[in-house]
Amino acid sequence: MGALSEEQKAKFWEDGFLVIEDVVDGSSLKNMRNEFADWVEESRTHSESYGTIVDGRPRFDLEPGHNADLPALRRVNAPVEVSDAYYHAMFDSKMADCVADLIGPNVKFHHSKINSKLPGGQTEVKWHQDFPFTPHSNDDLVTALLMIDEVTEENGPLEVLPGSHKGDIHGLWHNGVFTGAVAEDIATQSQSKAVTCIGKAGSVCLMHTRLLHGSTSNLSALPRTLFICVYSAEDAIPCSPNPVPTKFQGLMVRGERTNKVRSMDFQIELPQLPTTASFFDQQANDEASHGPA
Ligand SMILES: O=C(O)CCC(=O)C(=O)O
Repeated sequence: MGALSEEQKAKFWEDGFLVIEDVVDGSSLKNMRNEFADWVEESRTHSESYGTIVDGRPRFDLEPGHNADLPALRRVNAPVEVSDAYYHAMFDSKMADCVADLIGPNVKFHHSKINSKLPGGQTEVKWHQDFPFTPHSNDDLVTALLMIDEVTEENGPLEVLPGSHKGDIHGLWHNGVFTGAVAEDIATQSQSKAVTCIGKAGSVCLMHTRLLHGSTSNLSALPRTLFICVYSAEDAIPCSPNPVPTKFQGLMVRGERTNKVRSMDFQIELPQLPTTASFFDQQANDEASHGPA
């Protein structure tokens, strides 16, 4: 039997997202939480983003205003390269089984990251779709957002626009600037009909790569840590370099390699690769792209 029921699969394809509880066991979750707590402790000793991923950019991304007393570690790039606990959640868990039920049987890994919103931090995510960041020959890609902490209405949950994966692919370039965010009118419309994805720790939100989504800052005293893994069908071939490159890109997670390419008919503006630790700096260009008010 698969990890998802027929009803759950149908709901995913209808809405573009699905929340499933208990995709990792309690001890794995504890290991991931402890590992992240250690990284936050270590971040207190740094004043700039640090560590390196395979292309030389920082692994640990600090929010502006971060300091030893109020650490604001907002992103860990490619945690699966430095943590067994995160690697196993990406590879061995029910989370990967669920993804295989949606876009399998042959599924490969693309990239991973942790997005963290510590209490007191300002991090927010502007509305966007993931596909224009990671265009492939077809759109059988799932972003799996695993809740390491409980996600509530107050701690900056993911917000999505149900059904938007069936609509247009929205540009992320505005006035010649790659902002990593959709145009203001699309964002406003999306926000007005947004649904929050909340759940207890150990739940995953499985999201179609074309679903419009964003999130606001953490207004609570509780952390919000999401482990985000992007998987694709094996016959979806990347059209641009990986924004979070990893030695594990292309690792077969389920099924087998066919060495085929499957394509769909679409046009897209290629993304700009980040030159700093993460896309948060690209999204900060959004204000600049609107020019003077
Ligand atoms: O951290 C979040 O709330 C959303 C993450 C996201 O949209 C992304 O990393 O593409």
